[in-house]
Amino acid sequence: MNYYPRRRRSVQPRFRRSTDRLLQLEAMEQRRLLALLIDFGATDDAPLQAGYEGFSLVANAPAATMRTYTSTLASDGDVDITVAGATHARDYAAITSGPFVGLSDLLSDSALRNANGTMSITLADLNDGTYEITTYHHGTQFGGGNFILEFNDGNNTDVNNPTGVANVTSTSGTAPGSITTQSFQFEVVGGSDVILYMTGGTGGNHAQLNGFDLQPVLNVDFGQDANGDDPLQTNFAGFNRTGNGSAAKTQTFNSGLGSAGTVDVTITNPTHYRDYAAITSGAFVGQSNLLSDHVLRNADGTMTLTLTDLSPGSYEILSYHHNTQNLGGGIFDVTVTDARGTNQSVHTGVVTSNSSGGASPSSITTLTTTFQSDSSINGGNVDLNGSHADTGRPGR
Ligand SMILES: [Ca+2]
Ligand SMILES: [Ca+2]
Ligand SMILES: [Ca+2]
Ligand SMILES: [Ca+2]
Repeated sequence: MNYYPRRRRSVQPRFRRSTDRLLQLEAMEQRRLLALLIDFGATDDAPLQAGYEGFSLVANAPAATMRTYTSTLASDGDVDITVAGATHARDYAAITSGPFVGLSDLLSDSALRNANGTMSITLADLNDGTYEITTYHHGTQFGGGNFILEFNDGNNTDVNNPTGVANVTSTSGTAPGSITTQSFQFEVVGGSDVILYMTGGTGGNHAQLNGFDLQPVLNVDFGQDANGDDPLQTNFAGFNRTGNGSAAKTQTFNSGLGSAGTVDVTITNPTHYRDYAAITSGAFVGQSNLLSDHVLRNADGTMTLTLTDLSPGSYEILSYHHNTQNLGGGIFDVTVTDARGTNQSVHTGVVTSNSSGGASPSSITTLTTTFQSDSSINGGNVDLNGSHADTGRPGR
């Protein structure tokens, strides 16, 4: 496959810790453009983490509080955020040393519960699409508490049965060697609200929320029929083929990555689309709906994936290349064309992974590729199960 980005910017891979100041600065600029970064605290927004927007609450027994944040992610110009059910908001001691001293202004203050119950954070007016959120849970004083983190979104609006994320234990101290974060994705459908729930606080066992990073992502699952009855991975959008042959196809997806709220995805020159056997056990069973169907080539040639209408920014794409009926094994190269150059070689000799029938694969082939804005991807002899694009984030 070849990636063919078209606009300009540069890239910071997700979760990769930056060792390059220039890349980090570029990623910070990108975050301001597309991400929404919120820092909770008491009374006023100080201490406010650089690059974040403040959300301060009354220190004691705060009533439900809504604030609005101007954002390109909003359908009406501003995202409405409401915090309800906090028992307190507090500014505690600063982080004084260690790897997280640079995040002291974020991690030293929080909205919290110190008595059993549920605190909720509602995000309203987000554009339709998929988002990834990272929440921060640290206490420089009164840390160590645990709570259950759950959410409702466009895929699950049943407030009596929210989607569980984890049973979380907050980290603690003024010189932490690690901090607790939680990252998960949710989907906004038809203007649906997103509600996060933190349930805990028993016996002064603080359930703390320092802040969060919210960024749009685009997850595409190839192999869907036009009637939508093929297996669709949760939080992915289906690329609905119009036929089973080599015709080019473009589909428009709602995404906060788009300059106008949508991104066009085009596949050019495949030989087939296929739905193969499901994965029925093992580590990848939860990704069966993604990995069991494809757009592919089974004859030498070049297949292109094109992404257009992306906002300016740094991007990373994660692509999946697996076959569940032992028809993989195809070897392919990937190049990228973007503002930095044409046909840049980024992956060579990649082998599509295999499993058989319902068997559990021991591993699957994935590729992580960065690019500078507008992109397309070319390739041959490859099963393209799906792809996932998001904006860069700086190392921490
Ligand atoms: Ca404050
Ligand atoms: Ca609004
Ligand atoms: Ca703060
Ligand atoms: Ca699928």
